[in-house]
Amino acid sequence: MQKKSLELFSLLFLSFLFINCQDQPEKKQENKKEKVSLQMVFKDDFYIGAAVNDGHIDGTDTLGIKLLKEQFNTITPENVMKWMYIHPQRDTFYFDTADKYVALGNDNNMHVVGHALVWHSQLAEWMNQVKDSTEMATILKEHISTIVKQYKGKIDTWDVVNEALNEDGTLRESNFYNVMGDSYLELAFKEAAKADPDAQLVYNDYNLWKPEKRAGVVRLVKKLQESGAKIDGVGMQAHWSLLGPSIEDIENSIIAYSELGVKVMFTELDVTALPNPWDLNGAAVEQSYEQYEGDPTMNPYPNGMPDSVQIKLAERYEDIFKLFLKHKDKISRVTFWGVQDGQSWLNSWPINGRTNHPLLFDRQYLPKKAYQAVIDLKEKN
Ligand code: 9MR
Repeated sequence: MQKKSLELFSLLFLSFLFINCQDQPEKKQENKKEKVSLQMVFKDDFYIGAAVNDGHIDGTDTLGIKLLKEQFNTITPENVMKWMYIHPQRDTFYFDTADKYVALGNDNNMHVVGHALVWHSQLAEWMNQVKDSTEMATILKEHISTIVKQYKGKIDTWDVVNEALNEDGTLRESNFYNVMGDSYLELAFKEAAKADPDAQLVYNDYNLWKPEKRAGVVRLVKKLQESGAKIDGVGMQAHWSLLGPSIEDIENSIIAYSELGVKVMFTELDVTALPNPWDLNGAAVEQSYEQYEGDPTMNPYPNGMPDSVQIKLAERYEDIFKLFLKHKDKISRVTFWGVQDGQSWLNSWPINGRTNHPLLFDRQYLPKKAYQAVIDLKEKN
């Protein structure tokens, strides 16, 4: 009887060992799989990042923070550093939230982006009242030097000027331009370089794949360079769709900007799959189509995209990243405009209240087919 139980025990023990051994390779593979991330697969190519918002900065979006740390090695503040928040009154700077944003990046060894020093949108209202060019120049200098010095050595890259161009490549008639002419551009870049000589300085805009706008950027960068200002990069925002822009147009811009001796950055990447009957592209926030709010034909995937569209999104991202990899010597950073779909600005633009799916992670913080397509590009090649 005793012998029998010993035999039974040995048998059980051996099967346990056997099963455990069998388990090992799979477990190892699982562990290996867990470590695969965007930042890991692109580590030798370019920084890969996401725009962050309040929930990441104040720590309430715990799943978002986890994903952020796992997947990305650079962050951009979606809103908190914009003029209306950081410099709401002439003599008031509000740094609390921006400090926390910068600490999030620094504490996690991320490449930290500052967005955006000079932009006509999300500007403090008092700035639109300034009509004297000397006063405007003084304010711009104070604004830029105060903020850039606050984060000297802590912010690696600054979007110095955002969206200064019209679609035809001419300069936008913002209040900055109307009061100071194009001299505000040179002033902005020079002041930023003075405040932190080691920071990378970028001109950032949307629709930079368009040939006319591309020509405008080339003029703008050349003029800055001729003036002796330091400019390190052109940020192509990359608010794109399933259908456009063409890979060829994007490629032509990458080449044209790189020929100026600056790096190309994709600073606000997302790909919308929702209807766009007006052929809108870019990110002009003043465009809004309120009359379509609640119209189900404009919001076809409120409960998730069908597989057929997920596949299209994956294919589009694959084409985009193939191009990025082809030109990785010219590209220093690719940043998504958000961590997961539920947080994308495209749920409210150009029609409020839609359910959009433009990123690599869904509302449950889970990777989509598009994520796998982008990872596979590197993993399988
Ligand atoms: O994503 C941002 C959104 O939450 C704001 O409401 C909007 C206001 O202008 O700005 C969005 O971010 C913009 C970025 O700062 C500059 N490029 C276009 C982006 C999308 O509008």
